[in-house]
Amino acid sequence: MKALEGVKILDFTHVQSGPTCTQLLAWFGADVIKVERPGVGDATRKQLVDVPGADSLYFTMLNHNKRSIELNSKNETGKQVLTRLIQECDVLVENFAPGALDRMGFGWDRIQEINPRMIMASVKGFGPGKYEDCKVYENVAQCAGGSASTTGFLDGPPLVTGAQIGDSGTGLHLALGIVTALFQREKSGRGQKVLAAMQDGVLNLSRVKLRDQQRLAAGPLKEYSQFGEGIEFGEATPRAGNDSGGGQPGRILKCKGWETDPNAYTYFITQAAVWSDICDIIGKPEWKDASGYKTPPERLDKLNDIFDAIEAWTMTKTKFEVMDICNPKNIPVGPILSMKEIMEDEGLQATGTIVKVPHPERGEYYTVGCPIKMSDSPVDVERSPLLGEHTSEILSEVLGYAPEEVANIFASGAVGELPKAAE
Ligand code: CAO
Repeated sequence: MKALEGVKILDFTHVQSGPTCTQLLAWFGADVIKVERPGVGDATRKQLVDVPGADSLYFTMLNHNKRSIELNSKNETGKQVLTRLIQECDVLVENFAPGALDRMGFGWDRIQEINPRMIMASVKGFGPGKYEDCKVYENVAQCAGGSASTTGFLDGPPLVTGAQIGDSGTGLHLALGIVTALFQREKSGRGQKVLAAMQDGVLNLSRVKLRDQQRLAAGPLKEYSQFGEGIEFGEATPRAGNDSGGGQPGRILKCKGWETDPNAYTYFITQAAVWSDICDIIGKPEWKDASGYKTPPERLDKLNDIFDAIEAWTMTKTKFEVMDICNPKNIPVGPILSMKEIMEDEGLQATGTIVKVPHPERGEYYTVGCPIKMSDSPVDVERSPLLGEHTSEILSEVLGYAPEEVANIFASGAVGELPKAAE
């Protein structure tokens, strides 16, 4: 048995933020019914295509373990089918542009009328306020949520990060909101609206930077490299390069092979507790007790020299050798792993974090499996559905339409062509 077995999700999501959320719910055992525009489907099916004619990795990697129904929610018969789906399902998840559901005739009031137990969960770019009507994509959210202004080097422009904290991060927040609302419904018997705004999600993940904003009132932020370099702080939390966020100084340092391998680097933290071991390893035993070096505050204005000395040592080792030497001494280091190294990592494959999935159109591909492991609710990653693959079975098995009704629904044009055969 899976944790969310019996929960039916009406999945109106597209692109990345919403699909991340419903994919997690599917992995936890919910029956996720993805509603897609007939003949078109989720726009990502045909974005960044690598195998002509097949669903893209963008789509397949965000829509595992779901069923797909083609349904035109603006067609009269389509609206009737959608009404039946709202009656049957527990949760409706959507990430349309603001107002799209109302324009379809399925705003919150109407949904409650149809099914008072329905939980309606939405991702929007911004919460209520002056930007609420804006369309938002990943990088807009990273910029509006405080991540971009605090990422990058002090002397460079704001930077966006490769981690999709706006899209996938908000999908994660929404998934938590949904299971919490399901839990509350056990007692209240009622559904509710759940909103995760991308700006809010990014800000939540940038929480420590708002902490630093307020600490500025009490003086310069000593753990930022610019303090030791004597550079004045401005009014807002600055960009901190690769400094570690906590009080233990850290940097990204070159390792053996850096001249040709863009990922031959390690993260190295000069944690106070292991300072003597660091000094021994890098061949600077005299720094252990020297005045100006002995305690963390004394070292702050010498961090560039100290990291130069550590880097002179790391450059003689591969990033994995650095790990092998430092780990036994409890010195916190981490190799900069490329996506190629991660994809081929046997340990990640053994835990199901990296999974190989067969697909009838594109053959086998790698994906990221469920990042949350539950001992009593194991996850089997199954391929994403072809467009409309489950239209007939959802109409008959989930909604209980008789064969002639199913035929009439197809004839009305509300659910596209007769579904393709699945493998
Ligand atoms: N049947 C009929 N119509 C459908 C349909 C269906 N099954 N599914 C979608 N549509 C219609 C919508 O109703 C909408 O029509 P209207 O404009 O007439 O209301 C239209 O398709 C387009 O939907 P959209 O506006 O959501 O899509 P878009 O490509 O124009 O915008 C995006 C995309 C992501 C910018 C926008 O959806 C958005 O801002 N979403 C909220 C924030 C978000 O999730 N951003 C993250 C995107 S990456 O994860």
